[in-house]
Amino acid sequence: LYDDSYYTAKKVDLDKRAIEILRENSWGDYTLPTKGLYPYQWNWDSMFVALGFSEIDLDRAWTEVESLFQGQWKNGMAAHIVFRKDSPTYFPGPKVWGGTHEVPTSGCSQPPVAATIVRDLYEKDPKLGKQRLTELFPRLMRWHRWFHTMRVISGGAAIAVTHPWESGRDNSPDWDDALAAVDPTGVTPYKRKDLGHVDAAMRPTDAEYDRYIKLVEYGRDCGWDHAHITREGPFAVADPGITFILMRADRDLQALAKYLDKESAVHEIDTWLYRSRIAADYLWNDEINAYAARNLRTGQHADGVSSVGFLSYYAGITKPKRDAKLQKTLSRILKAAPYSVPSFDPEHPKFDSRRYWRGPTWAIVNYLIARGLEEYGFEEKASRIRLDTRKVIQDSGFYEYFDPITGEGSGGNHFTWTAAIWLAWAS
Ligand code: 9YW
Repeated sequence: LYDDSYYTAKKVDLDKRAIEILRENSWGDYTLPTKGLYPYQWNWDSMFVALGFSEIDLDRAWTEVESLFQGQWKNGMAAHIVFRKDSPTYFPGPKVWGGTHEVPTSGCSQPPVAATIVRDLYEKDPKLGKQRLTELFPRLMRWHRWFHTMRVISGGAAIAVTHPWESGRDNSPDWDDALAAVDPTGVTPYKRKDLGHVDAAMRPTDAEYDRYIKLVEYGRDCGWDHAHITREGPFAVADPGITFILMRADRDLQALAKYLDKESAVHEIDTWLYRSRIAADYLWNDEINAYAARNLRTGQHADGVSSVGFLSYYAGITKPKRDAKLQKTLSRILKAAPYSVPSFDPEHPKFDSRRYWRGPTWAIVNYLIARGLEEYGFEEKASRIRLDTRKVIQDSGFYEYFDPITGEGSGGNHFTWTAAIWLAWAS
């Protein structure tokens, strides 16, 4: 299946191109996901970019992380988008979000991969990183604390997303029932700009966009009171993606706290980690043998398997009996999709191989899943996922995401996080 000679011949060119993409999309001390379609700084994109930069320029990698935290709110939230200059090619821009932070940002957050990446950067060169880590550490603590207080419902431990954009998986079927309950009536008329850049068949629908904007207006109208939005707002879903990514990041943050001799932080993180199992139990869906999103207003589980459900290993969660079932589910999905890992179950009626988070394969998620699988000794699956990622990139280019059935590249091209994952892992 994998032709090594072909790969070796192309590797040098692809490495070169990946570095060019990082540099072309780098605007001073931060990097755009891709010009045109996403002309600002996105939270988790930036952290994968830092990982990519750490292969060629460790100093620039630290700068990327530092610049993201210029968008950190007083209450601790690191925002999902930092809007530096107003750009006419993206909607909704800073005015629609109506944030109050001095550097304009959106009003929600995104998956917190930062502490994990910061640990990677630090361990590559502790001498270079010591001072920078010392400054970033309290910021990371405040952000994690924000998740553990502002994004849980009392008594619960799984982390809620209050907007599909917060999950980083905008139109995943995981949000369908909760989003359907959001009434879009009265949404301020607007014009989508994403459709000027990419094919509508690859993007969320208008009905979804109306609700995305309605949720932004709700948040803005209540002054971005995050605790209130989580408890009372129109949309709150426990997300296995954010929950598992945060669990992992908590562990890495704790390792960093130990490097810095921050004893009280170590203890505080213990109290977060203590709740991990409760969160995982809450998300487990026995009917589909997978961890799945759960609507916090109704208790209802998503009925399909999303790829982020396999991040339990990355999170450090194992339970032998449950894992045997989870592995069976993963084997089935790997068999159904030649170019793994599809963001949604190819055997589910809602699967759509081209539509964004309803099927396509994403290099960044592959990296996280494989990293966890490898740590728990699932070498074969981890290496399958890595080789699939390598193959789609080498055959199609640095696309935003890929069709899991044909391997074809989709969405934006010259995409920074795909180039970063190539350099840091897939190549
Ligand atoms: C949006 C930038 C972002 C990613 C998200 C992805 C998409 C669109 O693009 O979001 O308007 O926020 O779903 O994960 O960070 O690449």
